Amino acid sequence: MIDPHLIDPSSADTALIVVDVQNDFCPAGALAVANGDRVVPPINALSNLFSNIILTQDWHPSEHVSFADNQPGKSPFETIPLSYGNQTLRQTLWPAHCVQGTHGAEFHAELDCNRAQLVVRKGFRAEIDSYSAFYENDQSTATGLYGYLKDRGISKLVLAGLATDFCVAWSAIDAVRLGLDATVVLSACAAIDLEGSLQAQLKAMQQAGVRVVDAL
Ligand code: VGL
Ligand code: ZN
Repeated sequence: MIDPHLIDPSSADTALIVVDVQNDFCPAGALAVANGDRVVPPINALSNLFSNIILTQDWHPSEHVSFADNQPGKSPFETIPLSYGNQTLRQTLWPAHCVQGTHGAEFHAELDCNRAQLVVRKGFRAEIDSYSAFYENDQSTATGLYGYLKDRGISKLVLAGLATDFCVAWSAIDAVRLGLDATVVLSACAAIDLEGSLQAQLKAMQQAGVRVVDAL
């Protein structure tokens, strides 16, 4: 439990960021996260408390660089070096997922989206992956979310959704780097947990100064 004075969900300077609660990350989806659909009821309950709600949506073209099918001889969950400008990063390869316009890319049918004010689509450039709601994986191409939050005077974020150890963690860490207050609600998240990635990212979030809590 956290100090209720720290996070007032109804405050105008605070927003709930609902990360990638899409069919492909739920059971039977192309990149199913164990218990991915179980985040929906707690997220809907959280949403009811917030004045500001923002959704993110992983939104890839079919020729996306992160899809193993687009890398000859490679299988899902292998990693490859990928050059972004003058830097080379390790890219995890995924099964094709969240392809623009497909059922898998749609939000879970029971996710309450009506009060959401903004949908941030990310990963729409074929040549760059995007885990964070703020920056593509080159860490420099902006999604525009930071400018939107600044314009609206929103400086405190509560994050929930899928997956804890990828898009939620990258978003929360970027938020803190940008000077925002970030709280991740674990009971409203589910993880991919690839080779210890959940523990590693929980640690990375704590080190970065993200507040990680079980519940609000
Ligand atoms: C995600 C892997 C690939 C996520 C998105 O939403 O965490 N993970 N694309
Ligand atoms: Zn993706």
